[in-house]
Amino acid sequence: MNQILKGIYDAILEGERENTKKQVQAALEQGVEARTILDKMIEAMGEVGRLFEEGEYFVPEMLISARSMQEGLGVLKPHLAEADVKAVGKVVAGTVKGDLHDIGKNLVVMMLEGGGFEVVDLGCDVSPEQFVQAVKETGAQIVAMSALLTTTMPNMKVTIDALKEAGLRDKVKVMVGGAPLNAQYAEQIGADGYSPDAPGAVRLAKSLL
Ligand code: B1M
Repeated sequence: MNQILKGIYDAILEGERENTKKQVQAALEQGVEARTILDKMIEAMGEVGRLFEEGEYFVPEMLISARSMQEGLGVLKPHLAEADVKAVGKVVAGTVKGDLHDIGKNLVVMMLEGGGFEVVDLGCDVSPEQFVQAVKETGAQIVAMSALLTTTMPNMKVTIDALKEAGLRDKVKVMVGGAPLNAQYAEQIGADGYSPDAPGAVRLAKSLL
């Protein structure tokens, strides 16, 4: 098992999309738990970040690693679903304005869907106006925002303020997450909840309803 997980880790680091897909598929066929594979993939992205910080990787390397991760996630997705849960609510999700990081958000979306939520995924670089419009159109009970950059985190508060201005703040719960955030920041900007990871986001969403 260690061998195959190492193969997935290396394929992501090297940005080998096809190989990542193949290795994830092989791991599943060998009976490796989807969550174990996911943890290894997240670990690989952490290493990509470290290499970027140290100046060994540049944006193109980060990008091809991210694409490999996305390919692997596509294979993993059906296996991450929880089997025993009913539709529990509607969520509008997105990465905030100015932020193009969507792997973490995609994971949260997958896990929420797996947890029985209907998710309207707005993608990345989502403006406050787009969040507001989506809540109006879908009647979602939860807004889920992700941010990976310290420079884009403030757009979460801008979005919360836009929801207030549109008279929607009392009608939706707001949950936030992303590597630079913590619970204290979430409270400070007036969010209803924060989760450090995707499985926690599902528990949080359920508790908010
Ligand atoms: Co960028 N990047 N990046 N990047 N990138 C980081 C975030 C960085 C920490 C790298 C570094 O310096 N070590 C750094 C940010 C520094 C900072 O803000 N202080 C950084 C930078 C600087 C940049 C650029 C500015 C680089 C440049 O152009 N000079 C640029 C910005 C572009 C933009 O957004 N406008 C940029 C670009 C990119 C790529 C496009 C190349 C690519 C993204 C591709 C994509 O997402 N499609 C990329 C990548 C891949 C990364 C790293 C390496 C990996 C991010 C990732 O996907 N992690 C990242 C370094 C790192 O994080 N170690 C880095 C895996 C993912 C599963 O984790 O997203 O944290 P994460 O999600 C977690 C939790 O946070 C949580 O659940 C997930 C797992 O369970 N979570 C939630 C996330 N959202 C949640 C929402 C919730 C609940 C939980 O509720 C709603």
